[in-house]
Amino acid sequence: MTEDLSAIFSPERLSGGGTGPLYVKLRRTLEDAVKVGRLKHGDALPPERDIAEFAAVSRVTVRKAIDDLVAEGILVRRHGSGTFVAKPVSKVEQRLSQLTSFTEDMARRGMTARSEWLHKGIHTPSPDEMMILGLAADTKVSRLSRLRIADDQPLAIEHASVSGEFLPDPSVVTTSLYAELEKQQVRPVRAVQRISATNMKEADAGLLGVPVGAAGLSIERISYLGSGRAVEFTRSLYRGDAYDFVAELTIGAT
Ligand code: 16G
Repeated sequence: MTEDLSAIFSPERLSGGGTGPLYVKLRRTLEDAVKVGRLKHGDALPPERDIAEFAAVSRVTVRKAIDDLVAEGILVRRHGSGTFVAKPVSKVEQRLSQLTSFTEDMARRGMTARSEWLHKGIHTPSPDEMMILGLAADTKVSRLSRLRIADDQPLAIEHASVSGEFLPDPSVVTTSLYAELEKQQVRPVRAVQRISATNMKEADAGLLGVPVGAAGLSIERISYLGSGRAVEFTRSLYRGDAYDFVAELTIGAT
């Protein structure tokens, strides 16, 4: 942080925050501090009670101003660690005509992909998995759930199910699922993807660092081998503010 915090929130600055209720003035003061770089991306805000003291306002006023800025995505609350200035997102474009992996997509953009594992295990298939992956009830399915991160920015939550026949031991997947499937010579060559709009629920919003209710893209991908066997069924939730899916359209023979 480049400036004494108490100065950022001083009552003098606040009175320069235009007209309107106190919480609006405080919100504008905070917004301006981020805009001009007095508060930098990633900076932690002092506790609400300290801000209230610096600005000589009530904690209710501070909370209201911060709530608004969290809802706008300017600040982000992390459970247990406080409130931070959010990082601006850089939009990622994914071409819908190519069957690529997250790791490859990010590498092509010069970004480093990494994952935080939420779950990795072998299970009895659910009715959906049985139907989509063409599995019998007495077979197994590998499930891999990850928070996908590019250059330290969380972009998506993915829950992948892969037939146990193609991936009997999910613990072998450390970075890229597709790279592992390629090693086993069962990398998919075709996929069907369904994209729909959604609003983020609390748990997902927390993982992706966006406000509850923010726009998201819910994606289901079923991918296949050349033989027509389904390999992967993945349900993902992408940040709507960080991802553009681009489809190329050509005129078809009628
Ligand atoms: C992409 C795919 C996902 C696939 C993953 C493999 C979408 C919507 N989803 O994220 O289905 O499992 O790539 O990535 O594009 P990996 O090889 O880096 O693990």
